[in-house]
Amino acid sequence: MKSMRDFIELGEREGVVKRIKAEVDWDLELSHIAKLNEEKSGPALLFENVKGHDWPIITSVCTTAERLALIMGMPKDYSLVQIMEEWVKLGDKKIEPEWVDKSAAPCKENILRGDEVDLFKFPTPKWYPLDGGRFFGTAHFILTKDPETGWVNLGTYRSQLLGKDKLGTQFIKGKHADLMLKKYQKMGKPMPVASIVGCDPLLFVMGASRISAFVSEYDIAGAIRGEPIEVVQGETVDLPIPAHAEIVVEGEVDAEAFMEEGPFGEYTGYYSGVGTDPRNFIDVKCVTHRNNPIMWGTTVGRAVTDTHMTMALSYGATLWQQLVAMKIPGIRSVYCPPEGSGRFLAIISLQQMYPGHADQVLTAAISTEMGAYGLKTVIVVDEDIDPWDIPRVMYALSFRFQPNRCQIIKRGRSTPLDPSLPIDAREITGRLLMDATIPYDWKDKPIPIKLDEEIVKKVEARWGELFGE
Ligand SMILES: Cc1cc2nc3c(=O)[nH]c(=O)nc-3n(C[C@H](O)[C@H](O)[C@H](O)COP(=O)(O)O)c2cc1C
Ligand SMILES: [Mn+2]
Repeated sequence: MKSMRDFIELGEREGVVKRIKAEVDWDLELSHIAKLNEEKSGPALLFENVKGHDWPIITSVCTTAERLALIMGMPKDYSLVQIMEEWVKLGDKKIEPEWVDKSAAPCKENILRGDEVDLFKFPTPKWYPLDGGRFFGTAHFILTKDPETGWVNLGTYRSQLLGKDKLGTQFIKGKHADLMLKKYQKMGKPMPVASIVGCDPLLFVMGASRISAFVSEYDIAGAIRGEPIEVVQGETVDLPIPAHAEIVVEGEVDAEAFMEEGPFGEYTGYYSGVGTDPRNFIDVKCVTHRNNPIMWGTTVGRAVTDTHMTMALSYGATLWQQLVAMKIPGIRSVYCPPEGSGRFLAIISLQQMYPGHADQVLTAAISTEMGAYGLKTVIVVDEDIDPWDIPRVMYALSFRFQPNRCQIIKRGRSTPLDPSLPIDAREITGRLLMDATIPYDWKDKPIPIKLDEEIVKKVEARWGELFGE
């Protein structure tokens, strides 16, 4: 799979992409159709007739495990955890992207510069009533390059439509584009960027993944695909652009220039602040797009949507990978529920091998690169419990967990989006470590009640006689 068109073709064959031919308004109507459809676990929707626009837009591409499996190139009946397990197996494998000629890059079919640039041509939705405007970049990613090392980053940071050649940004402190922007600022230069909309959906999953600093998400995408991602040189920016992208917005971000941006209905189900905030923006210099380009958007908002599924997959797989890389034995599986957007709560199933093993896993989880940022609650269960089997997790929390054995960590890095903290004090979070295992070091362990197998067989043989079935 190289492009959004490849995904649509596959999705239509598998019955998971539906075309909407009726006219739909970009102003709230489209997003509400998408959101209500997502709440029913409906198909991805390709809106072909958006009021006042010539081009289509697709939504809800990543909302189900089935579609994520298709995107990842795996059997479509794989569960989220099976997909994660395959990702974890890749370890630190990387495949660098491959440069192709402009003639082999459909993203160059139309090239618009300077005054020809008009972002209002694209069917950009207004998603929620209290949003500050239309958001062009939701299921997109922003490409940037580290000016010192040449490391190329893909990061999904929302982009509000602020003018015909202006896009908002929100690079949260410490995110890779933010780290890079600070370096350009020191050098007294604007940062060249490209916003990519509509591409191999795997690249969006990568943009939303917390891959380590100094590692290009392109290389991980290549490892997952088993072949390099094809890239082409930008027109006005020295960046590797996905050759098969639908829409490419090239421009620069000046760290010292601001526009009012937001608010936006976030994946926490709440607004990130109380109104607009001054934020850096992209000054657009050039737009390239395919003929009849396919816009791509996602509702974000309340769980469970594309964002939550994508983050549950990538954050869960990365946390699991990092625990394995710490050489902790016995990790059976890791699950970060999509209802918690894959980042606030983690459940880890462990085969205990020594006293203190569960405590090691709990403190390790919040010390991984993934867990150190925003993870609030970690639950460890024994290996007889699948962490995605929530009724069984509730059982463990009821009958194996003991409050006297839980630990509260007072301080750690928080996300500014966590609505459980006051809006002006979201830098630091507490954490809760819950050991829901039967302690390894207990000499006398609770004796489980079992049925007598022989009698079970006898009773099953008499079932018809007893119940008349
Ligand atoms: C739809 C969507 C919108 C997002 N918006 C933002 C955003 O505006 N700012 C931000 O810092 N992270 C945002 N994120 C989370 C980042 O994509 C994620 O933290 C990612 O790891 C950033 O890339 P980086 O690790 O290379 O910095 C968003 C994620 C999704 C799926
Ligand atoms: Mn990154």
